[in-house]
Amino acid sequence: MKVGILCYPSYGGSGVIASDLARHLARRGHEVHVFSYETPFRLQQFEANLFFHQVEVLDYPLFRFPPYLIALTSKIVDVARTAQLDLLHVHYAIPHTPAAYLAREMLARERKLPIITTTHGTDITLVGKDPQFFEVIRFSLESSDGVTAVSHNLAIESKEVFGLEKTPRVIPNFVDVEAYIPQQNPALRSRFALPEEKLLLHISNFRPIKRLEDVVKIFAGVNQVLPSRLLLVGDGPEKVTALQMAQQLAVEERVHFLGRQENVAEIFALSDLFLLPSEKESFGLVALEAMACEVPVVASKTGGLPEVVEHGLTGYLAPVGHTDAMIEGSLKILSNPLLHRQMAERGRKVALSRFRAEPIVDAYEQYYKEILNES
Ligand code: U5P
Repeated sequence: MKVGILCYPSYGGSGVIASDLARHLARRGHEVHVFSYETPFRLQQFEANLFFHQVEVLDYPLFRFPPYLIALTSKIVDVARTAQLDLLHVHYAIPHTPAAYLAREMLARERKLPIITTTHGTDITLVGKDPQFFEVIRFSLESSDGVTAVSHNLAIESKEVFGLEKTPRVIPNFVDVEAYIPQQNPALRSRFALPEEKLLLHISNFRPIKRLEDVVKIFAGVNQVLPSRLLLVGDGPEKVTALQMAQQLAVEERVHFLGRQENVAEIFALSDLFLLPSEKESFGLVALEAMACEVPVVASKTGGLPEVVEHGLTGYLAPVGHTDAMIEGSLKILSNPLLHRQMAERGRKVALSRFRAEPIVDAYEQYYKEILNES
């Protein structure tokens, strides 16, 4: 098949999954064309059968807001013609699905170009609900030939929010279980923590939805009982809030801001516990990555997280904002080596049995075939 993939290039679950899927499809012999405004960060290496098309927007003084939708649509139309694309797979509906829709309509007399939209979360639950976007997103989801969601929770929410006729097909996110592996690196670990200290980790885009303040509060609570260190990986608007909270709780010297990192697998493997107390997660790819590296997870019981983290088995879940319960769960895990080991091993087992790339890429391939046969 010749597949066009539209995605964001930045640090986030949707761009990571789109890039990993593109690579897997290319290795299976499909011709894959990725569209974005920059090379996605997980797609920097050469891969035969994989082509990147940079969408560049004309810089003209009249355009206070660069017309990305038009530039993306033109690029799709151009590549669809020259490469003879069979279908478009859109990751993150805004603004990719409207662009794909426009391209499909423009090419309607020449060729069929079915569209599959994969909703990833905030495109539906946060941004899509905004009255500014709502009607356009509803229309373009209804006009997609197929819609998938990364969790059951998101599938149901997408259907309900937009009153979709069909429930989206659930195809969960996946993890590279060969890259995300448990590993020992005492030399690197010793740069952040003493052997007797616990190492807690959080990785995200530091947006308000991630509740960085809760991350720091949980860490401070744990540190009162068990001397610990906190690694914060990523960057974003809440960095300052996290720093202020760390100062307020007098733990700033124990909190290490590592900034954005490309190879997080190594950092996961150093850690004893992963914290994800988000307001909302439609899947929580970072929680799955932690599990694959044998790191138990303490997270919010929200959105699709209970479909990834098994409460009491691979970590603990507590209602959003219940930092006391999250501290208690963290302490239970960190103070009981046997429980820690059991949860760590179970996490890896779950990643291997339910979230390996191969069967999930199979599910996408199968869905592509169904949609191509139907259209
Ligand atoms: N990520 C990085 N480096 C960072 C921040 C995030 O690689 O500095 C990756 C996570 O490892 C994960 C994705 O694959 O971005 C975020 O997924 P999610 O939490 O949005 O689901």
